[in-house]
Amino acid sequence: VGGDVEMPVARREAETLFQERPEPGNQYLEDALLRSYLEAHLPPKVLEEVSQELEGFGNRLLTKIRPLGWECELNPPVFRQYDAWGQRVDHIVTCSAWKRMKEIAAEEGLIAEAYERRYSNWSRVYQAVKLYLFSTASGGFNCPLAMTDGAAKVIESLGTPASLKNAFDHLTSRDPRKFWTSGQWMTERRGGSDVANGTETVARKQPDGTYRLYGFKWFTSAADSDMALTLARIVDAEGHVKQGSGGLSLFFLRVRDEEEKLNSIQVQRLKEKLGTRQMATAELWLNGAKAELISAEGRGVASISNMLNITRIHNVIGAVASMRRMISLSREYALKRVVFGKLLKDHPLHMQTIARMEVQTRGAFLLLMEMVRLLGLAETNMASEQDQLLLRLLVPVAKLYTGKQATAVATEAMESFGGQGYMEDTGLPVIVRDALVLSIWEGTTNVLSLDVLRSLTKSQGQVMAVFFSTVQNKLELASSSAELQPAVQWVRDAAGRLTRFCQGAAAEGAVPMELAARDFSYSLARIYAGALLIEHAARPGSSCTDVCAAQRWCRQELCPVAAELGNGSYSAEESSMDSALVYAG
Ligand code: UCC
Ligand code: FAD
Repeated sequence: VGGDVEMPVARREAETLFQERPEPGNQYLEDALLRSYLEAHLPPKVLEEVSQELEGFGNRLLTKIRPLGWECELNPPVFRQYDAWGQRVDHIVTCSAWKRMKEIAAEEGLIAEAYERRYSNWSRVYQAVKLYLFSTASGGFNCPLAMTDGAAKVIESLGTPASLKNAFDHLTSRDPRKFWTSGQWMTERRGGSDVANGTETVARKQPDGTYRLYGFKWFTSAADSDMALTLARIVDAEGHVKQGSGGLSLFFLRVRDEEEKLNSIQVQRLKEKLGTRQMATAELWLNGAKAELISAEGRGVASISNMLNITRIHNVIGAVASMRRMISLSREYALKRVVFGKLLKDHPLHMQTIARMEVQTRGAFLLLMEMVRLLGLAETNMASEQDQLLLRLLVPVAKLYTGKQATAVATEAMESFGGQGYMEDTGLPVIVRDALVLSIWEGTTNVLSLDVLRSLTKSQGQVMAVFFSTVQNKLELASSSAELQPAVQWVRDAAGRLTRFCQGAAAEGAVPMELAARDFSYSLARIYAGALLIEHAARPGSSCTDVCAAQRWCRQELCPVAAELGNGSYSAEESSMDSALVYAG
């Protein structure tokens, strides 16, 4: 512009108040807990290979994938019902960045890795780590990937029948031209939790052995997917259907045919959602959609539970990833933002706030890793019966607990940016909005608490014995560490209170378990995560922050169910007062 321009004094002074953008670097390299977990658990050769790949993936995320994710947020899907000539087309139009995410997911083997098993039982851990790094950069593409993984798991669990081999190959392909994603259509207008009573869709058998589905699916996420698994009631020769859970069967269907025409499906509309706006969630009419029965008749819920357990693990991945991302941004910001004459990082109260989030995130992360470690063992026939029981228990526990943690951490972290945190174009509100769904879809907190009870009943109580002995074994690893002893003692005490609670509950009618289910599940989550943090802190070469995280986690109320029982919270009078309080006036 030539020459010095005299800037008005007011503006020049105001410029020193500019707030700088937080810019975290390579997510893999900056995640100390992730790296120390992998170092502690992976065999050296596997560690060497995957850490190189993860570093490269971290760079790709930073430079290429995250900008695409932001494009997905800015260009949400739109629904075009008719073409210019009045023909009904029901086209869900997605942006180019969304399509590119699908290709990237294939190239990176985000689903394939788990089924190729090139690292044997560690493949699931490796896949989960990649998904965890990908999650907040994916522009919502983690959602279809969750369901894709769940569908592949169902097909594999069925022994990959010949008729589904082609679908399985597409779902687990590394070839972007071949890769498919799947939907999971369970929810109908009458209910998403109570699927057994909510499902009205019927299946009519055709002469060629296939079925035609008729019904209305009220929530179908990633509706641009290639295929779906869904539930319906088979109409018998007399034209009747069986009600309840025992009337539900599982079906596979393609969403479109080879010419991209919908499979006798009409899109009613796209949902107007608070978050996850990058991804299309549609209401769908099935008007005779061609489908294949893939479960035994009446075993639909049990068969789709293989999908549910995988998508719930993905939910945990999403929850931990949101927490980690928010903390990364928050701690970066604290290095740059000056208030009251010093950087935020030099305000002890601010550091205490972020450190509390960090402790929550560490507990959640180790819960996630423990689940995927057990899943990897189960999928390579290396899991003991105890491992399998524990996995069945931990999936709903971790899903319900981390879903709540993610919301709490995300909103707290948003506040750590002050007013900037509330500004749409910082991207922070996106993470907050997207975190809010984590405790709703894939089973709400209460429904999953009841699933925890289901897993107890199914194992005839054995799973609790496994839970307590596993916790005990982990605590013993810390027996030589004096600094961990207070934490060990807190977990022991809490486990003792939980044991007494279980014994009391076992005395017939002593505790209404339905009322205690949520507190009980929280107790399992807190005690188990405490044991995991202690185990991690007790390993050779652990850091002082590992020890501190274990101590701080274990200082909270670890067994809320015993505390609430002591307060009489589950008595009949208290329960009737719950309704009175809610409906007062
Ligand atoms: O929300 C959805 C997609 C969102 C988009 C994807 C996001 C992924 C995350 C992204 C990353 C950020 S899809 C919709 C999700 N819907 C749900 O989660 C449903 C919630 N409701 C439940 O979970 C209920 O508890 C039901 C539907 C499972 C209850 O059904 P029933 O039929 O009333 O229950 P029963 O009779 O107790 O169970 C029937 C059988 C039993 O086996 P058998 O007959 O052998 O005794 C159960 O043990 O199913 C078995 N079962 C299970 N088995 C039920 N649940 C499970 C389970 N979780 N694991 C193993
Ligand atoms: P309700 O069951 O009506 O729950 C209402 C309240 O009642 C909740 O607080 C719940 O915890 C509580 N409650 C329910 N039962 C009990 C009980 N027995 N005891 C105590 N409390 C109880 N579904 C699909 O199938 N496919 C999809 O792709 C899909 N995508 C979704 C995307 C988004 C963005 C959202 C928000 C939902 C999606 N869903 C999808 C639906 C979702 O899975 C359901 O909404 C969810 O499982 C809850 O079911 P519901 O809506 O019927 O709630």
